[in-house]
Amino acid sequence: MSLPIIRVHFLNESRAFRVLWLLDQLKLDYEIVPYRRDASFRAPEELKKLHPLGKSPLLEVEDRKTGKRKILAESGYIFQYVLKHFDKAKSLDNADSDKSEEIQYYLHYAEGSLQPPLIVDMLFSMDPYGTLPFPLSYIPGMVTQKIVENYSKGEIKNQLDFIEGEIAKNDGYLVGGKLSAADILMSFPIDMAFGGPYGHQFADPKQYPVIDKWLKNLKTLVSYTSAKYKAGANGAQF
Ligand SMILES: N[C@@H](CCC(=O)N[C@@H](CS)C(=O)NCC(=O)O)C(=O)O
Repeated sequence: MSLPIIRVHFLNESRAFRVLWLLDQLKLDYEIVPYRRDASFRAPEELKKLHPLGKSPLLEVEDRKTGKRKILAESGYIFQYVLKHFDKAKSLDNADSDKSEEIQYYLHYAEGSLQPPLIVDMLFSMDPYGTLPFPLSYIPGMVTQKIVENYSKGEIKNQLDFIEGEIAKNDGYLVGGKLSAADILMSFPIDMAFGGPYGHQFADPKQYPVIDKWLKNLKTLVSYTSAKYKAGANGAQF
């Protein structure tokens, strides 16, 4: 049975990169439909024609015979779908059901718990009050600082301490001592925390040597390099 046509609706400088990486690691053929962020770093309106939230990644799956199409949103769900339908050999899943469930956990955890404090810090790092003249910028600036101090800073540490311990327990990977979809999905928020994609560092890699080594090791994969090349050819600069 032939596989469907797979299209990744890909926004530059975004988490959509890891979907390319996942598909490359599974050696699947796919097409990329590129979109460019606007001057405010938002996705263009066209994405809303495919899904009302207008975010990327979106994965389009088209049946070659019937032409029936599905549009999938949410990175964790996209990963889960790809594993279920296109990784029959379980090369990025795990034959052990407990381990497979742990992988599922990370597919939720990445967006549900790890990403939110990073997004808070990222938005504030964009200096949202920079256009306001002093002293108007002062009060909101203080509030921002309090949110970072009382919530995101400690929360990012809490999360990274947890991940450091998990990778140490699992021989250099998140689950079961071998590469899985969890590693590829989780690489994006970790890279973001360490200053990779957006250039703002929210945690010092030196304080997390196990995670740092894990990330560097992941980036040596051929699939990473090929996905990077494709992302670059479609407008991404990281
Ligand atoms: N939870 C969603 C988040 C999707 C998301 O926010 N994507 C960002 C790119 S990293 C986006 O499309 N941002 C543009 C915008 O919101 O205008 C997922 O995991 O796919």
